[in-house]
Amino acid sequence: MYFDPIMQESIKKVEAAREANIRMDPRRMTAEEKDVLLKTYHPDYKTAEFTELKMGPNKGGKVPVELAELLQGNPRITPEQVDLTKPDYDVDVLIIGGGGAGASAAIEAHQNGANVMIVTKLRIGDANTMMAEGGIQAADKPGDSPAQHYLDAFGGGHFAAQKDLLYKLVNDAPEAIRWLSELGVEFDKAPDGTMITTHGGGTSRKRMHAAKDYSGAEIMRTLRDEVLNRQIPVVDFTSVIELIKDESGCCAGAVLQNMETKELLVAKAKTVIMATGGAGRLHYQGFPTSNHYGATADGLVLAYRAGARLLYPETLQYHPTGAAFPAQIYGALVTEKVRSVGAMLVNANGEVFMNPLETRDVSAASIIRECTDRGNGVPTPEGFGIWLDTPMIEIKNGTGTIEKRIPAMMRMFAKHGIDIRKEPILIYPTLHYQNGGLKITDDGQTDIENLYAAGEVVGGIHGRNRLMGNSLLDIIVFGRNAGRHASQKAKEVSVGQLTLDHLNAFNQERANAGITTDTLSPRLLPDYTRRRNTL
Ligand code: MEZ
Repeated sequence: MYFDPIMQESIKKVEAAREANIRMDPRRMTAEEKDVLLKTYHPDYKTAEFTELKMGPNKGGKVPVELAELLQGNPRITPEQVDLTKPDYDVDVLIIGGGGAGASAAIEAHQNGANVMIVTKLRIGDANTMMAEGGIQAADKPGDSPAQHYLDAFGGGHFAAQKDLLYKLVNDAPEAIRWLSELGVEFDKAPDGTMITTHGGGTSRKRMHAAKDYSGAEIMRTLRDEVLNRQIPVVDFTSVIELIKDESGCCAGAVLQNMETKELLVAKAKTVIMATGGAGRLHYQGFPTSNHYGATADGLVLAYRAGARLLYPETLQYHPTGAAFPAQIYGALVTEKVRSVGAMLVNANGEVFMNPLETRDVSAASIIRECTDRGNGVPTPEGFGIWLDTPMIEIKNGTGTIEKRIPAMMRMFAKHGIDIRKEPILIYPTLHYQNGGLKITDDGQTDIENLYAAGEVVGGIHGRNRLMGNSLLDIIVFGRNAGRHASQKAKEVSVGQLTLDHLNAFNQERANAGITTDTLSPRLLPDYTRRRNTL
């Protein structure tokens, strides 16, 4: 890959400054500096990109314009189109979504004796879990504690996390690591068998457990194997397009649609677990995304329509280091672990402008400021980028570190002719995670009786910003938790008559609010149709 002449000139400055930069220990920003930075540069503060919901449980609350369009969009079916009297599936626990949270929930519900089924619009494992790279947090080493983990995450999330949920997350973390290890996850270990752990942005202790830089893929591989070994049924290439309730208003199943044939199917269930993941493929504010192809906010839409409240739907996470060049990998995740193992962020002039391990929202805002108002970004075909000086890693830690600790990064850039051991890489923030989502209680239940939720579709665990490695953790802790509670609850539920009446109520409320739109929701898959001829 040829860096263009401007990039090459800038690389020379980065190389010239490297030795001095390596010795730097850039100070952390003060709380006041962070506050001003976020309000001025973080995308969450761009008020024109948000709108007030005109209807539903969060009426009057702000959400991204793209999400409002879906939350208030047209259902894909009318109640008359579906025969609810002859369900195609009848199970104890229906799990919607085949990522890490859904798989963990399924394993735990199955362990508890439930008749459980997973439905997924793609295949099991096609999920953001698979794409998480840097690691999973757990305070399981001497000198660390769940209390310390709590303080880091609570502060990093701007003191907005639901305290009971965060308490559960950090306290159940060591057990989550044990469970994954016993299932077969190959975490990185020192020769004496202890886990190798590193820092992430905003952590006060090294508690990031990793499988090189494909931690999520290794976890998902293991969970998927366990689901398949247990012969838990997985209905794949089938989306959920509506939740079903019974006449007492409890969640009682879902309307499914085969993605290929468009055939409608009915799944009746005593309890349902929503584990549909995030929304990166909505490309809020035109950002590229690190997310999986299926991340289109379906769970938020389905549950909101059925009456579930959302918490913090206006807060999104832009991962500071998405690939900014070359175009083929624009927006792809460059794991935070690259900074954990020693790379620093350097501007076009070769200057270090921030501590590389500030929290994600602060780091993203700082990079945006550097590229916009300060004019210190490196021009790329898509916009601007900042250097992540990867050759520093081997200077600090020795030759071979990159291949050993972040081989996936090395491979991703090598495919495009960039050797990250010798050349820095260009990054820019990419849409990575939805901090907000469905409100749940600590047993995993949403506002709707018998509808549980787990994983990225949930809001409030992390507050208004999430630390690295707490998402792989939450899918395990809250996935298992939902599986346990939903299967227990299923033992005492008897489902009444199935109905889709809530759709009529939703349509009426839309009409009363004067909402008219052609948008069909849930979106199911991203829309990359080229609408203008730009050639
Ligand atoms: O928690 C994450 O989002 C994560 C592990 C991402 C990464 O940078 O690797």
